[in-house]
Amino acid sequence: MRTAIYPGSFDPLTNGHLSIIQRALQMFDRVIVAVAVNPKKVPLFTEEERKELIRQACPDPRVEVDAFHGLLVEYANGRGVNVILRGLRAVSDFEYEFQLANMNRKLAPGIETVFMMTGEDYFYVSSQLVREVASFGGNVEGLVPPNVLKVLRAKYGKQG
Ligand code: COD
Repeated sequence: MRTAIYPGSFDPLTNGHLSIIQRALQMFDRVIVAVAVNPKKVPLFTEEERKELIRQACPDPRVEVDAFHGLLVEYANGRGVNVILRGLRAVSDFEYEFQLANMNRKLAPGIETVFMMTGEDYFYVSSQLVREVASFGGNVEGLVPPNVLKVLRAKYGKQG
C-alpha cells in the first residue's frame, strides 16, 4: 500500500491544503495528514481543533488525521512511511522546502520528499494570510473549507 505523510501546521486548513490532499489521493492509497505540534509556537487553533477541522473537511476513509511532536522523520519512521508530501506555491516556498527536504534526508536517508504544485486557484493562499485577513474582518470565503470559515467567523465576527 502506497502511503504518504502530509505534514504541516494546518493553522487552519485551507483550500490550498485540501487541493494537495485530494490530488495526492490519486497517487497514493492513503494519506496521513499530520499536524505538527510545536510547543514554542502559540497557534490560533489547538492541536485537537486543527485535527477536527481536517477530519470534517476530509471525510474520505483513505485520509487519516494525526498529530506529532518532535522530529517529522522520527514520526515518519515510527509510522513506517518513507514518503513526505509537501506543497509548492511560489519560488519563495522553494528555498525553505529545499532546506527541509535535504535536512530530512540527511536525518533519515530512506525518506523521500515528494512535491506537488499548488492548485492554480490557491497559489496565493496561506494559513497565515487567512488568519490575518479573517482577524481584520476580511472575507475568506472560498479560500478555506466551509467548516473552517464557520469557526473563523465565530472567532472574529461576521465577515471573516
Ligand atoms: N497550495 C499548495 N500548497 C500549500 C498551500 C497552497 N495554497 N498552502 C500551504 N501549502 C503547503 C505548504 O507549502 C506545505 O508544504 C504544506 O502545505 C503545509 O503548510 P503549513 O503552512 O500548514 O505547514 P508548515 O510549512 O508550517 O509545516 C512545517 C512543518 C511543521 C512540517 C515542519 O516545520 C516540521 O517538520 N516540523 C517538525 C519538526 C522537525 O522535524 N523539524 C526539522 C525539519 S527539517
